[in-house]
Amino acid sequence: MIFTKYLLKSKFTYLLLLSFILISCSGSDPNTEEQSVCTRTCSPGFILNSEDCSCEPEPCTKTCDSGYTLNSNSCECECTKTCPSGFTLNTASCECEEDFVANVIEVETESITVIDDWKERTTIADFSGDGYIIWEGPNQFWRGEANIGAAGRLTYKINIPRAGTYQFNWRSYIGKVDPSNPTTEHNDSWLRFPDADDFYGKRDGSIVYPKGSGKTPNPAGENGNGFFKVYMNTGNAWTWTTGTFDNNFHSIFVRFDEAKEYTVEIAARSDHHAIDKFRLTEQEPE
Ligand SMILES: [Ca+2]
Ligand SMILES: [Ca+2]
Repeated sequence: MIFTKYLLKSKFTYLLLLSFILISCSGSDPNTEEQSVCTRTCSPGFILNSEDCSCEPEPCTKTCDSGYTLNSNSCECECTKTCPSGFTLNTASCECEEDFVANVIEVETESITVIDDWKERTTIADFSGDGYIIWEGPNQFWRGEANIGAAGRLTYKINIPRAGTYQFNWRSYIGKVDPSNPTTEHNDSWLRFPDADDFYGKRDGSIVYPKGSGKTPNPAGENGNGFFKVYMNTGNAWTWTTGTFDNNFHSIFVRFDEAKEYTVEIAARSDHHAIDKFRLTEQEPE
C-alpha cells in the first residue's frame, strides 16, 4: 500500500512538471520576436542576412575582360596582362606598348663620287668603309653669305624609315694641325638638309636655325643659305662630336615628317677637314 501511494504521488509530480514545461514553451520569447522584424539597412555592396540580421558583402559575380583577373576580395578586375618581348605594359591603360628602338641611318661619305677638291683618302688610320673624304682645296669661309655652301657641295640621298626627329653626327678628323690653333682650324664643314621639315641646333632649351631658313634665332659664327657651320674640337682622333654655334656647342637635329627619301648636303669650308661617315639617330618621341 505504501508503495502504491508513493507511485501515485510520483505520477502526480511528473504530470505537474510536464504541464509546467509545456506552459513555459508555449509562451513568447522576446528575443525571437526582435529578430523576426530586422529592418537594418546595409551600405552599398552589402546585403542583409535576415537569419542573423547582419550585413554581408554582396557575392562577387563580375566577369573580367581578357588580360584582367578578378580580385575576389575587392571584386575588382585587375590588369595582369603579359606583354610579348619588345613590348612593355602600361599599367595605367593596361595596354602593351611597343618599346622604342631607334632607327639609325649610317652613310659612308666616300660612297658617292666626290667633286671639286674633295678627295677620297685612306691615309688617316681607323676609317670605316673604303676611306674618308677630305677637302684639299682652299678654305671656304668668310667669302660672303652668297657663297656659303657653294663650293664642293656633295649631295647624299638617305631613306628615312619612320617619320620623326633624328640627331645628326658625322665622324670627322682634323686632317692638318695648325700649331697655334690645333683644335679650331681644319675642323669644320658646311651642312644643310634642303628638304627636311626642320633643321636646327639644340642645347638644353636653346634652339637655333641657320640663316636663310627663314627662322630665328640664328647661332653665333658664320652661317647662311640654310647651312650650318658644323664643327668639333678634338685633335688627333676621329670623333662623333658634331655641333654648331661658336663657343656655345649646340647638337644638330633634323625632323622628317614622312618616311621617305631626303637629301643631305655637305659642302667645303675648312681645308683638310676629313669626314669618314655620318649618322642619323632617331630620337624617342616625347
Ligand atoms: Ca674652324
Ligand atoms: Ca668612310
